[in-house]
Amino acid sequence: MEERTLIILKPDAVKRRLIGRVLARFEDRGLNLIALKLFRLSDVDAREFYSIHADKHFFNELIAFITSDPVVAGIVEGRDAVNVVRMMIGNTNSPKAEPGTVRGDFGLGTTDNIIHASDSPDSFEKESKLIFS
Ligand code: 3AN
Repeated sequence: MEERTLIILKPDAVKRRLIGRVLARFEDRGLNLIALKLFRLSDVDAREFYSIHADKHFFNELIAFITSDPVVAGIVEGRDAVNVVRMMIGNTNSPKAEPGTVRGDFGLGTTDNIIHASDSPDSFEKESKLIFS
């Protein structure tokens, strides 16, 4: 099924100059980038974006990290895009991510894990409204 999903290349990916290499993976897989922007996420938007994690112990660290430097957000479209992209990015905890996944090949930690991707079509709807409004 043709679907859309949202990706955010986090500050670690931008600082380490990995934007092109990570985006190329999705294009190589036959997915299409239909929107792309480089910007700095505000504190207010970051808190809204990650509101589901507001009561977690890592919330403040996560907000500080995601707002620390620019990010690149994109909308990726293609067959089964939500699941395909989630499989391609790998485990949240980079050291546990399989080689061949984005986090398995480039990620260092759990906070600094290179990329976010929507985990469901519902999440995509909410996230894309916030990021690409
Ligand atoms: P994913 O990004 O794989 O969907 P989520 O939604 O569980 O993972 O978590 C959102 C973000 O919160 C992660 N990308 C990561 O940066 C951070 N995070 C999740 N779990 C932890 C943790 N135990 N310690 C530190 N940061 C975490």
